[in-house]
Amino acid sequence: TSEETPNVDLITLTRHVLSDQLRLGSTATGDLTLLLTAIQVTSKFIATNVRKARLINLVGLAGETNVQGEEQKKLDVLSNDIMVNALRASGKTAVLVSEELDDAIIIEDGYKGKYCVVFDPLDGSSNIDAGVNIGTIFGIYRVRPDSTGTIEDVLRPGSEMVAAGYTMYGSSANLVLSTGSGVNGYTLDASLGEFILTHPNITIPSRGKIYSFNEGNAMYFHPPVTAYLKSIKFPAPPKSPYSARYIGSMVADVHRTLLYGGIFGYPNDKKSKSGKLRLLYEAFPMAYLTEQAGGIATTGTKRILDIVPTSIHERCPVFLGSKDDVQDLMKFYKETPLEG
Ligand code: P6P
Repeated sequence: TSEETPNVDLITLTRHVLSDQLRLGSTATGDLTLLLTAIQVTSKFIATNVRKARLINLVGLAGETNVQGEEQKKLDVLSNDIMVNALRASGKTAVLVSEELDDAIIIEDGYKGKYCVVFDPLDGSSNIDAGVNIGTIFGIYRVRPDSTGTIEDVLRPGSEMVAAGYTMYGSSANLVLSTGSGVNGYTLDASLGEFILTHPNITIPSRGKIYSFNEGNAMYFHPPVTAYLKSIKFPAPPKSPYSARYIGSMVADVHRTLLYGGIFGYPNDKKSKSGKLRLLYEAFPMAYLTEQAGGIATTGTKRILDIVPTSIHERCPVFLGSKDDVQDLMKFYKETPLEG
């Protein structure tokens, strides 16, 4: 019979990261591998809760009580708690920054490790009721050589991150990760409970045909953005216009951009002077992945990964995607006066 022969050489995320570690030779101690395993477990746990949420209406607002009369946690609060507990328990972290927590967590000595993790536990959660893909975004720094782990260890340019990734919760759970030598995508095989390598060496096309902006903000856009969008929507013949795709969930919009190419943008504008997206745990990880996949990530005038954060929740403008598309955008910033 044409029984499907099982793949007997499954490359799980753990095995793939371990092979990365072995490639690094003796400098790697396995701590990053163990940290990534902890992050993997949190993604599996969150994926389960996201799936359940759609069934048992777990997405209710905080403060409501469920049938057991328990205080119901919003899914993003639950996801935050899952990540904080697992990252602390891993014994590999020193500083944690979460979109859900006003202050950074400095891990106590008994559990302190040498990595700092900045994360948005459930980005785009306002979309979950509509069944839109949402995700976890994370970035990892190693503590500075002379530091035992303080806030200064995460107020560093994204270029100093040693790893970054996201997990997108959709029809399947996709974990996309870079540890500094390219980008790989893994899909959760729920029956195994393992993330399996399905998208080795993700490389973003040098040019795409898709632009991804919330044009509902167009009346507030600064002239360079308006001029750029005009150039791709009303191109001179024989060029044809780009297609618009905007999901409103960063993980989903960036995932599509990495795979299909094009440009994703959340500009700063007259209404939001620094834009909306957070530098540390949205812009930095996505910029790190974009560059590792061969693309560009800029504020319009500056490489995102070169920004030095001054506070853990600051925002920044984001344009990222295919090299040629983002370079076109940057040209408009050079040539168009800011205020028209
Ligand atoms: P807007 C989701 O709330 C989010 O933080 C990102 O995931 C997404 O890219 C952006 O905001 C969408 O914002 O203003 O277009 O709804």
